[in-house]
Amino acid sequence: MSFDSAAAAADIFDRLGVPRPEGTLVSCSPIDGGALGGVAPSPAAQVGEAVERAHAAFLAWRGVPPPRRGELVRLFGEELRREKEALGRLVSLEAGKILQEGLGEVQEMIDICDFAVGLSRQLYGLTIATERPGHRMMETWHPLGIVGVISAFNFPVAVWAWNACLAFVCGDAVVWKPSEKTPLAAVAVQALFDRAAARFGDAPPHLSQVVHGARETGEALVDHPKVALLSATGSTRMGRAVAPRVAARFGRVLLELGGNNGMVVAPSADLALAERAVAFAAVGTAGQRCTTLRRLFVHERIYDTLVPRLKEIWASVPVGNPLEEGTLVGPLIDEEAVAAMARALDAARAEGGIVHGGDPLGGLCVRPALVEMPGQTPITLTETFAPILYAMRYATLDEAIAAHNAAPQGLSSAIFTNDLREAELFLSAAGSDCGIVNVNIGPSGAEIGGAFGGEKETGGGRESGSDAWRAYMRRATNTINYSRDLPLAQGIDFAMP
Ligand code: UN1
Repeated sequence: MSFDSAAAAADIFDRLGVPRPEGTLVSCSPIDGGALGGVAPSPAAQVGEAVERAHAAFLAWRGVPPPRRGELVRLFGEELRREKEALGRLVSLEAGKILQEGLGEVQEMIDICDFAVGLSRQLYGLTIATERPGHRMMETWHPLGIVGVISAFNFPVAVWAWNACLAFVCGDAVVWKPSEKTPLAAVAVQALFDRAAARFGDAPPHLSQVVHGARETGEALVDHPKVALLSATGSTRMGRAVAPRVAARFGRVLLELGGNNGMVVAPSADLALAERAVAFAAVGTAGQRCTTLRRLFVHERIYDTLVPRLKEIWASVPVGNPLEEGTLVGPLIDEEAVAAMARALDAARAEGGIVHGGDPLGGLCVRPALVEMPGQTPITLTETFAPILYAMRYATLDEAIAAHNAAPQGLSSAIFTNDLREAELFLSAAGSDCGIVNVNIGPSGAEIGGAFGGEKETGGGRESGSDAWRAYMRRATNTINYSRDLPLAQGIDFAMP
């Protein structure tokens, strides 16, 4: 049966009631190369205009009470619920992830909407004990301004939603530059947002805008002095370029960059559980999550039990059209990703690795690779955005933790163990140095309620749950004197002559 991604995309835009975009920046499906539609690239001047419109929206929106702002996000969540299937399918068509994961990504958007709605009544500040009599001290959180969001192809809609839904309830306006590899998903999301805004009634226009393009478009957002927070997801290389430019104008950044996530499997681990967790984390999303498992440290006593089992899974996991029932691994995003995978496997061989799988399967599909490494060599310390898992033996947990933490990135990590001491050590200050540290679940597939992000070359930003909202607001410390005196802090005597 032949598959026609372009026809499938046309159906989705019909369903959404949005004309299929026809610009010059064409989006091709990694499934069959079909042209799904295209968008018009936004040169720097247009980005500047979008930022000015966003600024006007911000000035109006910041005065709307936060729970009312939450109502807009609640309506947006309703639109997402209504169109979950269509949007999830579009994500699969454009990014190549399996439908289950496309739907999961939209669910992640719905979840953050719910979270943000609740948050809209909980933007709490502290009341602080003051040293001065007749005074009160407190913190107030105010809207920040414009949030620029640069998102990556692999989570073409959810990561924007983590940022945007918090930004909206915090009173900010958002300008979004999606990956030039997945612009259509952004067009669809903007259309759903517009529907919600129309139902809301009096939201200022241009609260949410999308600009399209590659480097020039991104740089215009990065450099614009009115973009108060630049939230960027992508490679460490991109973050290295973005961070100093935003810092030079004293803007704020929130960076979610590379990961090189590790898992330790200890002798006491439930291996049936571990093998499933390893498989989902390493080959799920075709290895194209920033939380993908890339380094596996297996205790030498169980290595020869677990690794042969993983080899079987790797050899048999169904790879192919992500929209077909039963497929667990879809295509890589483009030719360059396939080439980068081949280069990494060559490097691993040259560094003493034994490669199982990894062969191209036609189109942009590849058999996931399991690479048995003699130890942690340079290639294992490099993030390759492809389904490659490097497996290594370890003898002591201290040694495994040291090897785990030797990666320059610090996003997500996991240990499989039923030994309480080992689990707690891994979670402790002397354990994993990542932003996400799990026990008996894999490193990927986090829920939105926790803060998401990592340390070191991952960039240090935290998005989505917990108190990540604070990045989208500015804090004012207020001291109020209700006495008839003017006592100075630190007991300073400043008697006027
Ligand atoms: C990403 O890969 O950029 O934890 C985000 C996860 C997902 C998000 C991944 N909830 O794997």
